[in-house]
Amino acid sequence: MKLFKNLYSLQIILFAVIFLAGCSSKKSKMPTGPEENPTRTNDFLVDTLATPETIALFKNLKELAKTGVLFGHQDDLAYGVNWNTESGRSDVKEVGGDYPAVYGWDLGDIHSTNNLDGVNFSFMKLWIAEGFKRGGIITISMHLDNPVTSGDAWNNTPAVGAILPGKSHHAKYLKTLDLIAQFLKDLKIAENVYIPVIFRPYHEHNHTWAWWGSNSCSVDDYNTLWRMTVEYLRDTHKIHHLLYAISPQEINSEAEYLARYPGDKYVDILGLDYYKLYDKKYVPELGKVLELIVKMAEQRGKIAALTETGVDKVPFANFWTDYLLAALKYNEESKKVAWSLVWRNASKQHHFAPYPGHFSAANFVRFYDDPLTLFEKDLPDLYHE
Ligand code: BMA
Repeated sequence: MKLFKNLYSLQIILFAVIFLAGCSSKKSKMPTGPEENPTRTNDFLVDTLATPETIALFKNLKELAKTGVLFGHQDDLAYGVNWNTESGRSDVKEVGGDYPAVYGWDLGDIHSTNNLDGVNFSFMKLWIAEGFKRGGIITISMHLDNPVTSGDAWNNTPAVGAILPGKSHHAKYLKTLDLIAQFLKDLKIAENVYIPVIFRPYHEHNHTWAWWGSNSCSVDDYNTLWRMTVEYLRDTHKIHHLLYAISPQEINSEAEYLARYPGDKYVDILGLDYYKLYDKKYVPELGKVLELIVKMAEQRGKIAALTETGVDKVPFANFWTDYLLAALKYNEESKKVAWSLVWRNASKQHHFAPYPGHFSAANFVRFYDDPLTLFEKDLPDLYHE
């Protein structure tokens, strides 16, 4: 196993060198893409110049959401319980028999070699390409450090007011966004072909833990930060392979959802993060909120998704069918969320998906077998219309 692991590391480094060399040789050129063909526009996405693959992803996902709910997992290909960086591995696959349909990644600590959870950024690009080539969907969040104090994302000293245009830390923050932009531009599989990404910045913003949270910035400042980020990536960096997802946590009404919201022109996907499934009594609550966001998305021509969920250590043997699936199946509307993603499998003490031998594994197979849930093999070609 050790030899295998070393060979794999060598293989992945070689891939990385080739892949990154390909990316940097293009760096001197101006970004290519739809801006060279302004006749190709759409009128329903945040980015009117979105690439054909990005438009196809949105349309296909919207259609697929009518009948299925894709399963997603954070950092799925990078590590799992008792393994790290081993070719082809995935706790979800090893329990359920298939890879997830949605792969979550995070760009926190983008200034470093590894992200905040120890995932090497060069490898992350390769795993993103691997998941995409198998037909999966990529979604990226970012637990960025506090731009004023340089503390972590959970350092909620007010900072948003200082990074907006004209403010003291604006230029410094744009440098961080430049790193984000470069990472996204590197997700390129051929000339002019970028891997579409569901980009989910500044999440759980109605809660208070983060520097972009509700105790640390005004509504106006949050919305301005969001719009500034979209405009910087889309208009200044000319990145056209993003769908933008917003994701408040555990809201209960439309008014609450829209209390901090940059506007329909800046959002493609109405997400929800929900971590109260530690008690079955919250299954109907989640079902109702899913119904709410599905209806809100339908009214706006957008997509609804359960962008983060799960319970740490999956403490119930029947969690997958009797908690998560029960909430997804609460009614005909709740079933129409596009995906549900569970957080990372760091260790036996911190994991949100099962791993081989976990006591919820058999139940996860039942969840996998349910016609509503979609894993990678169930996916149609999402990237062509
Ligand atoms: C949290 C935990 C942390 C992690 C963070 C970002 O929920 O999993 O350990 O650093 O997410 O992934």
